[in-house]
Amino acid sequence: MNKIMDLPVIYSLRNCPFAMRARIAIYKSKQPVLLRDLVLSDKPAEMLSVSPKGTVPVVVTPTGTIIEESFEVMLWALTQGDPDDLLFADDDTLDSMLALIYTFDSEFKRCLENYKCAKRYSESNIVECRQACEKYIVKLEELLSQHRFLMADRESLADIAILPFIRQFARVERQWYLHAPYPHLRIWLNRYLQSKMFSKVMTKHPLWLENREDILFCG
Ligand SMILES: N[C@@H](CCC(=O)N[C@@H](CS)C(=O)NCC(=O)O)C(=O)O
Repeated sequence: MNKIMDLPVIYSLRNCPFAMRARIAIYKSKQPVLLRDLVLSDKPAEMLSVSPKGTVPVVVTPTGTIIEESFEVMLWALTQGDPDDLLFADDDTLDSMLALIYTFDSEFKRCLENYKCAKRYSESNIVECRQACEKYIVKLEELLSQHRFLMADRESLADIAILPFIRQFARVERQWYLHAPYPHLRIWLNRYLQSKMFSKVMTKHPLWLENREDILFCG
């Protein structure tokens, strides 16, 4: 059993989709970590001293390795433990899984930012912005009409990497989304949002800077 002081630390922000997917992967890996919740307007000096770029999530391992990209945190966590085989270790699915994640991290994410912006500032091009996102959403709907999860009938890294961004997409124009022609996507997303895992990952904790008390977080 690890001594608590020897555990990796994660600097996190509850509602950030990047930090969310990092916490999901950590939950799935069953690797215990010490969670430090923050707000972007008040970043701990301890985090900035190891990761000056100032984005969350950041993981600091007991040996001092700094992991400051959410996707790398996910891979690190699942390398520590992957009881559900989210990496599809004995399969040749990994390349297509990584390609799908890359498309969402780069192209879809850009379209989603434009869509959120169009909604926030009531811009006249919201429908075009939404349609730009839908090019990618259609692809997910097609995959989810073939199997329960994105890559197969079981969950993979792709599901948990993409999930927080689809959650954001679904929240931009709620009424439109609820009636949009993506029933399989809605079932997939709802299953996650209603899961025990998601409640745990989204639990609200006091900010670490309030008293510098770490929260033990594990799946
Ligand atoms: N590529 C980074 C992006 C992380 C990111 O942009 N996180 C946002 C919060 S959702 C952030 O920390 N922004 C810093 C700031 O706005 O000061 C990753 O995948 O970890």
